[in-house]
Amino acid sequence: MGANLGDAVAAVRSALARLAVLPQSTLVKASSLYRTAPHEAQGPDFINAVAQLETQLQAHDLLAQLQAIEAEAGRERPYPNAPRTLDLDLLLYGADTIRTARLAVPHPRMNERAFVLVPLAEIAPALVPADRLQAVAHQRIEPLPPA
Ligand code: PH2
Ligand code: MG
Ligand code: MG
Repeated sequence: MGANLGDAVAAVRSALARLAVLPQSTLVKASSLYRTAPHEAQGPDFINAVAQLETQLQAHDLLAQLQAIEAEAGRERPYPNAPRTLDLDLLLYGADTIRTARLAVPHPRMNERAFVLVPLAEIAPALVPADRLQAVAHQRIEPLPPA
């Protein structure tokens, strides 16, 4: 998840609270919050985090739930990678590969992004090989102190 408009820390914390009460789902783990440099995007620093859910929802139904949470947070989509109050992306869905018009899993750009790989490595180190982390080590990212 990511946010870089308004109170981004509050937006990410409240998104985590919303993920914790999704239907047919359990929030298993959440990473620390991180302050990150905008990557191929404009505007202020982002706050990013990664969460792991156990869910009975199909991937597209989960996506619809994530988009509803984005909409509640006041998300607008004026142009690609515009600054946003909240972005909730589905990075992985078990070991599935999904390529539809609405959803691409694994997320096609996740391996180029420290703001994804560093929090993902915090909660699921087996999913992030060391050489991938090394390849994004120049991208600025710093953990926020716990709330
Ligand atoms: N999201 C993007 C593009 N660039 N950069 C950072 N640091 N964090 C993001 O969440 C982010 C980004 C597209 O969704
Ligand atoms: Mg998105
Ligand atoms: Mg995104």
